[in-house]
Amino acid sequence: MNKKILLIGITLLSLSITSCQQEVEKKTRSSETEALLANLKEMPTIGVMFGHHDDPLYGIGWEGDEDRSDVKSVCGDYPAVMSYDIGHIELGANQSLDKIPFDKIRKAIIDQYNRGGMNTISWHLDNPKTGGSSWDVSDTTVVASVLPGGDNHELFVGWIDKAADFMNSLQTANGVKVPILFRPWHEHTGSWFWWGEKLCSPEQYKALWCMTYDRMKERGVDNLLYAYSPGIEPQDSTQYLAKYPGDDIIDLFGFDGYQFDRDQYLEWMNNSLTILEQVGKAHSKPIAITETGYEAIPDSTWWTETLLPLIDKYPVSYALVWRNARERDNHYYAPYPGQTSADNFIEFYNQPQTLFVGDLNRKLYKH
Ligand code: BMA
Repeated sequence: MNKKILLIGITLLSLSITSCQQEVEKKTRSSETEALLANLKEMPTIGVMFGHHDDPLYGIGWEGDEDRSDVKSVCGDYPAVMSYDIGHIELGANQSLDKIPFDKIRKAIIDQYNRGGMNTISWHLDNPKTGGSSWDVSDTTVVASVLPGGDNHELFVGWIDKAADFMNSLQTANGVKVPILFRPWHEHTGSWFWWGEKLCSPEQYKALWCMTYDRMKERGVDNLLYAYSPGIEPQDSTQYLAKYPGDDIIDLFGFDGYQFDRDQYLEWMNNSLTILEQVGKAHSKPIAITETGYEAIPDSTWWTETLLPLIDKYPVSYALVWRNARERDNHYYAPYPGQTSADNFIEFYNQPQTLFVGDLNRKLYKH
């Protein structure tokens, strides 16, 4: 066999190993979604977008007030990135696991698109085998059971379809489908979700991604970018990529990491961001801090003294803090008026490189 034929053979073989079943042809994505990806890649040359989970839906001491946001109440502008969770969409429920009606999430997503901002979605879906929550790790065969040939496969495909229907329903009055950075199967390097580190093999985890990706595509979903988002556990790029589903599927590299002890946080963040910078460059993909924060922000200078130096040092497209829960005491990650770190957050907002929705000039979906 000549060398050329051998090479083609090897290439085809590796394609069939690393790609999803139907994923040999090119990706199908709407032009707005393509533009978002291109702009995410270029973002670090302009600045870093600030993000907040569930930002306009509720905050400290309020819920559902029109146009309200704790971030906006403090600094005058909405976050550039808003994040939502569609846990319980799989059950056909009207409201999410955090008790927000899906109609309200849809409206908030469309509003954020209309003001020129970005949306990302995570999915704390229930455990399809035990009927428990995402955090039910009592059974280590759940992922296996939803893969093709598994007992829960059919049920689970139906769950993905419900998520796909929601993604397809995110349309503006003019019928434009809102681009979304979808971030399922997150924090898989820890073992607190049923898809976590000790709960499935690398092959099973990758197959879960492939199945999700293929089914979304089959259902005509063309408005998604996909984020790979482990926790702070990986110590180097090999560990970070140990369960990576491949460049065909993933569009952005991220990670989730929170502050408990400041020195420990800085070490985790610097380590993870160094890895992200390496893999981002090697795979030509944007990178982001997909979840972070310091619960109840007891440090009055946290924004400019802890978070800002980190995001200045690495080429991240965005950094997102988690939600300001209205139903759990002290479970908040963004300031509200009068909060200890509110003045410092205004300083953070005033830095030229921190981007809020007004700074994006409605250019995110054009390229
Ligand atoms: C977690 C907590 C939970 C919440 C979940 C999904 O980190 O905030 O209270 O249900 O995220 O939003």
